[in-house]
Amino acid sequence: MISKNLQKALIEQLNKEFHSAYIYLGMSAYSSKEGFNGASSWFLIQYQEEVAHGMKLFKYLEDQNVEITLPEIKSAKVEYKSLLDVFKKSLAHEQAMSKNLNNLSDIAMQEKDHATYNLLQWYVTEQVEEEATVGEIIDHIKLVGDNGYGLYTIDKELATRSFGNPTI
Ligand code: OFO
Repeated sequence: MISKNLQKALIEQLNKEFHSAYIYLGMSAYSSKEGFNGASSWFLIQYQEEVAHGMKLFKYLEDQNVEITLPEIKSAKVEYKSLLDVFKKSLAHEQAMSKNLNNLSDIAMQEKDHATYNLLQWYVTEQVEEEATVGEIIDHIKLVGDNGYGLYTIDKELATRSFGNPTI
């Protein structure tokens, strides 16, 4: 039985996962508008991954007989300054998500809720991969600077991402 305190925090996390999806949809729209079709596709896959994260938590809450509520999802930006800016914002977002998940893990550990702690470790591990992947993309964009051909090549590389396979 998950404590009321942890139930509330997990429902907040559920909302954050779907908000993440929404943020990535906005990033996809921005990239497409700027002609970065590879980045647009990359963010669209990230959107799908965030929906999958939300659904994994949704299923867990159902399995644990938690009474699910679905609070409003905040709006998401569709304007950024550049390809570098959009990926930097993505990294900052993932770092904030990692912090949330660490805090949630702390609560689960304090409450000796092993099942929830175990589930949360999946998310914690996933965050490490997400931060590393986005960090690497940022490094590549910084390397090419404003060089059009360089950005074109990175965009091509981003286009090769498929669901479950982060590329780069
Ligand atoms: Fe759900 O991993 Fe990113 O935010």
